Amino acid sequence: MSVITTERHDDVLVIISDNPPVNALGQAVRQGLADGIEEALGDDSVKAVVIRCDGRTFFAGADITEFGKPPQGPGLGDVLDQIEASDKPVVAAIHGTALGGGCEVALACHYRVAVPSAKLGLPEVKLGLIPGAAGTQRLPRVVGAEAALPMVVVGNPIPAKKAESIGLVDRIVGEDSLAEDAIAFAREQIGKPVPRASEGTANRDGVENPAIFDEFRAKHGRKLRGFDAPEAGIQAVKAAGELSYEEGVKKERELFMGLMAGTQSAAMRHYFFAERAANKIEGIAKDIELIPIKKVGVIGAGTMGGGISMNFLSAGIPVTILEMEQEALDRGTGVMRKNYERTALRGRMTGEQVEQAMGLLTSTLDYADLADCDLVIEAVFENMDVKKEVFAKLDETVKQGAILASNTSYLNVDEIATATNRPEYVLGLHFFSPANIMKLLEVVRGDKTSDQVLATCMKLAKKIGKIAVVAGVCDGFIGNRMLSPRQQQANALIMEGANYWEVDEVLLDFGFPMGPFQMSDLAGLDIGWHRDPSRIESVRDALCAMDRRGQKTGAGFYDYDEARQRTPSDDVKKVIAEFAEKQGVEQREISKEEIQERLLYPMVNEGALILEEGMAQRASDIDVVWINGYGWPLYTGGPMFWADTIGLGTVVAGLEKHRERLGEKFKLSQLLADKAAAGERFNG
Ligand code: T1G
Repeated sequence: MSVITTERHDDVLVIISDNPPVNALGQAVRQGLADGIEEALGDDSVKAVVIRCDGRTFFAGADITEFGKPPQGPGLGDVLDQIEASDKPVVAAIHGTALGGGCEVALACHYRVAVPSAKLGLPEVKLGLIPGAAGTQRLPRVVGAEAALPMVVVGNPIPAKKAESIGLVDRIVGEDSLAEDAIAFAREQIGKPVPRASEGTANRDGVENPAIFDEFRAKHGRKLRGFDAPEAGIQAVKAAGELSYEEGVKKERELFMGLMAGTQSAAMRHYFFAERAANKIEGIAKDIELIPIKKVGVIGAGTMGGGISMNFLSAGIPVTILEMEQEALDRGTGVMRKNYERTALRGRMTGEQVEQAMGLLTSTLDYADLADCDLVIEAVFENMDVKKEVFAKLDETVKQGAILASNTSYLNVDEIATATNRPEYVLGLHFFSPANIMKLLEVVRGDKTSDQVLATCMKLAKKIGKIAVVAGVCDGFIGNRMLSPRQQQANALIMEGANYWEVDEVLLDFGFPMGPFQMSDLAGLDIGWHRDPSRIESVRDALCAMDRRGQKTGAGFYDYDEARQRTPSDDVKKVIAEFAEKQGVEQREISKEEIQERLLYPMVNEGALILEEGMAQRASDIDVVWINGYGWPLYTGGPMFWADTIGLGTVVAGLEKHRERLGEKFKLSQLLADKAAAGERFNG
């Protein structure tokens, strides 16, 4: 069965694509489109054409799985030129998400009609690319350079209504009558000269006001720092004003091929599939019966408990939040309302939506009010005895068949489960702070956690907008476990003479939003501090005793001004030097290269140990954790993909070179050593 079929509706030929799951523009689709247009042009009784898709969406782009493989004809660009060259009006009938090459198909059509719920976009930049089938040349000519810039350079899709307002969509049609409305619209255009996007002139705005390009760079520079594709996108849209259409398409191709050959796009395409793979659980049937989650309970209304609750409320799931004292309950629910109101102030929610979400919240001091919950998440103080006490109480109180989850960030979930008679219903749901914002969720699978419970929570994570990754029970799960060797090396490096601000600089240059010492200052140096200023056993103790507890006291490793701008401190440098002397550590010049190797290679090694022990399902899951939870730069694909890119042999050689400085606990992963020796990669 061809993925493309045609249907005659009197004098209108409808070309229909049915290539699940998202009508990706693979070779067969491209060939089918070319054949369909040829059929229309070859039959005089055909006066107009409609292109539409069956299934959940209009073409969602080129088939990303074809990238990096030998190209097969016809090329998308050629097919689109064929469509646009038609003298018979061609109408794109859009539903779902017309993205990338799909939006370019729509742009090659002479008209675009869309259902109200449709979205149109050019997200190629999120794959480290730019549109490669003349999208950067046709779009500005239809909507103007100013409107085209965010679509090409930031890559977020826009709703049909917005697309209509900028001239990208010609008519919004009935949500349930797309096929017939598109045919009617096409019939209305018969006999009129066809408008071709490549001949449009809306892009004059970029020529008349070239400042828009620098203004755009200035406005988005910080967010797009380190990525190659955005600047290429700006250059391509600018070229649309400066060059003829044909020359502009050549320029686009040049920029596109440059990016396609680069490491960033390979890394970002890896991430695209890694994010989708993370939600799949090896060895569990896709159609396993799930537990319906209609009501959620949360224990603890602190920062984490409040943030966790907001995820469910925002997804329309009622939450009952429990605290020990009324004052703590009022404070916690007050913070939740403030957070919602701030989001509304920023225009990302309506006042009505705030009331709707808060309306689903019940607060209580009584465990009995959690009895009919389908899932209860505990977010109390990180102490095993306290956790076990809470779980024992929940086990007594909450109905059988309900899931009991802990938000612990490092405690042993199996140990916690022993406090209940239903260990198969116990697992970890490790949210990241701020829990209502951070997308990452480590779903910690206990020894006895049932497949049904695990699958239910993975599905639920998607519903509340989280990117969930399955982790095994070990100290720090995936993320924090890999953070610890990095932190250990950061502390060792400053003992040996590296300036702490240089250590931070190395990670900033690598693409992290923050270095380890900036992070410590943000989190607070007194987390876990014994609060005895006379007991100085580490640089942290010394700084806390000097009341340098981080940003919150205006000083930590760095001094901070009112605007929270940081400045290295000579006092801190002196404290570190004194400490090193006391410990008999000789200080020396340390290169940026050594700093980077000693911070990142041990992390990769720890990732390999996690894989060896089966604490992560696949290497790409580790990449998803670090990109979404710890600011690892997306354009390198995550720690495991980055290691593949530089070569596992290089990582092993670096670890051996620094072996004596990696601490007595360091153990080289056999998996890493074997893969390096065999010239293999973590990610296939
Ligand atoms: N190619 C191949 N497979 C794709 C795909 C694509 N473009 N889009 C989705 N899939 C697979 C995906 O891997 C998953 O597979 C399944 O479809 C469902 O996806 C020349 C160069 C459309 C908004 O960047 O953003 O066009 O895991 O789980 O949450 O200029 O998929 O089930 O095996 O994401 O409902 C530009 C990418 C390409 C859009 C649907 N297009 N896709 O989201 O489902 S570059 C994109 C998405 C390009 C041209 C250039 C989303 C979606 P599996 P899903 P969803």
